[in-house]
Amino acid sequence: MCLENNDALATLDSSSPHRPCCFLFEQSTKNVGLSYLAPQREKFIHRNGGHFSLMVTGAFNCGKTSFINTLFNSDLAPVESLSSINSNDDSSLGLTNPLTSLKILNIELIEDGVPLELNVIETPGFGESIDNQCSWIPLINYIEQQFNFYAFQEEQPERNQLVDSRVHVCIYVIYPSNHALLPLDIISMKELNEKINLIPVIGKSDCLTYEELNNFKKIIKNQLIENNIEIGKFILDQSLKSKLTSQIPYAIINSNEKNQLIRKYDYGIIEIENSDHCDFASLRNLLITENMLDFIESTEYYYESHRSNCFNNRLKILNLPINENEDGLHQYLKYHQLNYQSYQRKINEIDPILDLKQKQLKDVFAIVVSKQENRFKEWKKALIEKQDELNADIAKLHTKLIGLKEIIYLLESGTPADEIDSNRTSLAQYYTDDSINDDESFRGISSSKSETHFFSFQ
Ligand SMILES: Nc1nc2c(ncn2[C@@H]2O[C@H](COP(=O)(O)OP(=O)(O)OP(=O)(O)O)[C@@H](O)[C@H]2O)c(=O)[nH]1
Ligand SMILES: [Mg+2]
Repeated sequence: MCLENNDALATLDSSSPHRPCCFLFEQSTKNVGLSYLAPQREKFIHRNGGHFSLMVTGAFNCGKTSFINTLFNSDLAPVESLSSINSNDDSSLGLTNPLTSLKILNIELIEDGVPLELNVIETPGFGESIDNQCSWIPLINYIEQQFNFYAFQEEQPERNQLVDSRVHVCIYVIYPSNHALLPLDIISMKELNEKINLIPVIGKSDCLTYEELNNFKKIIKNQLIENNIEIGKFILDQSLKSKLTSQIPYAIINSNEKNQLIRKYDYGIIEIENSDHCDFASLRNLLITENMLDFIESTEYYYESHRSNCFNNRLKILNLPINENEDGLHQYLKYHQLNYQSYQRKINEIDPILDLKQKQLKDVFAIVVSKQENRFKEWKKALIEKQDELNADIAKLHTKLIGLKEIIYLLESGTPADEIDSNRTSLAQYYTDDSINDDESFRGISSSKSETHFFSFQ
């Protein structure tokens, strides 16, 4: 054994009192057994097994279920056996249903005596509805729920039987369009990447030629960079991180033969594990053979980040001052002084689904109001037209009345019948001229235009 730095204890930096000094056990000396830590860990995992939770989402009908079965080379996920945990039906409200349902499969796999408790979460029909702007929300809600569920268990007095349902990796299947990512893909991946290890893959990549596939991979990579989607941000192992960055998006092809990793066509066969045919083998190595524990480890960082945001938020929502120097116990006490209901109410106020429904109801209301306004406008127009018609009738009657009054006047003044026609024109002018309406000689047969409206022939 050799002490690499003999003066280490004496010269220990006082500003970092917990920094350990380094001892190096040389080959020549008899070691104390630290190198057996790895086999110890192996034994531990052999005994206790592992637990892995995988979410598979993305473009509908692009081979999500087939991928799960191909990945574990068995018929794990016949769609009917998956239990639905979330179905939202707002059709009674007349609203479009933008939500996705999740299906979960819990299964225990054993290989060479090593058990693995596997959770697979699939999202059949993701992005299938007309309005998909919120399709990603149920996925985020589910991931956060599992974090909250874990945090809640940690707060309990007994913690030796923790149920860990936190999701470790999300495979996001992209439609092999060879154009660009859809807005739904971008927003979903952006949101998921904030919460979880995200791995984008191109589904059914046998639908593209090699050239198209390489081109599409470049487009996707650029779009991920443009949208600040940094894959594996909490992966500590830098070599793994750079492997991930260089290999995404993985192009996958799924098997269509029972227990065989091949895809058969009339004209030939694709070997799923052959790296010249697709990236399935690299992805499986990454997920299972080589880096499963890395993903499980980095999930702790996502969990920590969620947990700290969550606890900070509940203080913020309640308008509690956050004092950086205050310890957790004080923050906890403050939180519990406040009414849980007011917290819940405020959470509802910022619930994006509620917000969306409110917007949809406002839109429906605006449509109803504008329809009613149009109806009123049409009624008003019809009434004005009717009024104009009546006014025209009144004007005609008025002219007729003036003519009749003229004849009466001429007859009463003893004008001979043959002269009446020639006098009528000048008299008509006289009666229709408002300036002479006050003339005494014509009182009693008033022809004022305004009075005419009330004139009765009876
Ligand atoms: N060409 C080709 N077809 C595939 C591939 N994987 C799956 N399919 C076919 O695509 C269809 C849909 O496969 P699923 O695995 O059910 O797809 P999904 O994404 O789970 O579908 P939803 O859950 O309904 O969104 C099936 O007919 C599969 O045989 C693939 O790699 N290449
Ligand atoms: Mg499916």
